[in-house]
Amino acid sequence: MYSMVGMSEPTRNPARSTDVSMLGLGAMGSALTTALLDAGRSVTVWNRTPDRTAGPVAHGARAAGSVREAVAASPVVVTCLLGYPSVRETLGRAAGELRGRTLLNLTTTTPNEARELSSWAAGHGTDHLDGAVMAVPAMIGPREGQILYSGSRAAYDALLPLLDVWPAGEFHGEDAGRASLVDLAMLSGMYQMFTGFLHGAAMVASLGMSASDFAARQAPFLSAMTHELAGYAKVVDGGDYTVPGQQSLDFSDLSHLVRASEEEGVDPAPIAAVQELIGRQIAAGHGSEGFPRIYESLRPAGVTTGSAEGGAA
Ligand code: FVH
Repeated sequence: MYSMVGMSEPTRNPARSTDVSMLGLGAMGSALTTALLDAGRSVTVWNRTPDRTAGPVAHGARAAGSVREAVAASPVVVTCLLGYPSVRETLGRAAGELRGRTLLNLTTTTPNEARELSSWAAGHGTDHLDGAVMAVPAMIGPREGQILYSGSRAAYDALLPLLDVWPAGEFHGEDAGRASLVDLAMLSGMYQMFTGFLHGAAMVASLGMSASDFAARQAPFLSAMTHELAGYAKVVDGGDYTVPGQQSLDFSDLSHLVRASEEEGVDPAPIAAVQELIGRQIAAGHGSEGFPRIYESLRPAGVTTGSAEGGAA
C-alpha cells in the first residue's frame, strides 16, 4: 500500500502501520471505513467520542488513542468530520506528524475553506486532496452516487486504487475549492427544489390534500420539467436571451402564485423570491426576453459562462 501512494513508511510506531487513518466515525466516516475494510485495506480509526470506534474495530480496524497516534499510523489521512473548524482543530493537534503524508478531506467545507486547508497542509509538508461526497452513507458500500475531488493531481492519481472502493470519483482540477463549489451548487438546486415542493404542499393543505398525495403528483411533473434544463443552459451559455421559442419574462409573471399562496395563509417567501428576480429583469427592460434571463441577476459580475472548460478535468 505504501508503494501505491508513492510514500515511505512512517518512521513512528511502524509496528502499528496501516494503509489509511480515518479521523471521524460519524455516519459517513463509518461507512467509508467499512468499505475500506471490506476491500482488504488496513485502517486506523480515531473519533472524538471513543465509543464509536467499537464497530469498526469489531470489523478489523485498529483504534488510535489520540489524533497524533492516528495520523502517525498511515501514509494517508482521511478527515470526515462535522465541518471545517473541526477539521482544523483536529489536525492542529497532529500538525507535527503530517509531513510527507497525504491528506484527503471528505468533510463538507466551503470552497475557500478547502483552499485554506490546502495552504495549511502545504505549510506542513502535506499533499492535500479535497473530496465532496455526493452520496448518503448507505450508498458508499454499493458504490452508488459520486465523489468529486479537487486539489493535488499527484495525490488523486496515487490514491486512485484506494478511492476505487468508494462511489465513482471525478477529478475537478488542482484548485482545491472546485469540488466543494460544484457540490454546493448542486445542493443549492436540490434544496430549492425540496423547498418548492414543501411550499406547494402547504398551499394545497387547506384542500385536505396530504403531502404524500401532493408528492405523487409533483414528482413526475418535476421529473418531466428537468428536460427543460438543457435548453435553459444552452441559452445561458449562448448569452442571447432573445432566442425565439422561449417563455418570456412578461409571460412568466408569478404574482398570481404569490397571491394564491397568501390567500391560503402560506408564507410566499420561496415563490416571491423567484418573482422578485423576474421583476428585476422586467424593470430593466428585458420583459420580452426568455425566463433564463434571471441568470443575469444571479451571476457574479465579470464572470461569463459558455466555456466547455468548466467541467471535470
Ligand atoms: N451523512 C450524509 O449523508 C452526508 C453526505 C454528504 C457529505 N456529508 C458530510 O460528511 C461529513 C460527515 O458527516 P457524517 O454524516 O458522518 O456526520 P455525523 O454523523 O454527524 O458525524 C460527525 C463526526 O464529526 C465528529 N466531530 C464533530 N465535531 C467535532 C470536533 N469539534 N472535533 C472532532 N470531531 C468532531 C463527530 O465526533 P463525535 O460527535 O462522535 O465525537 C463525528 O465523528 C460532514 O461534513 C457532512 O457534511 C455527509
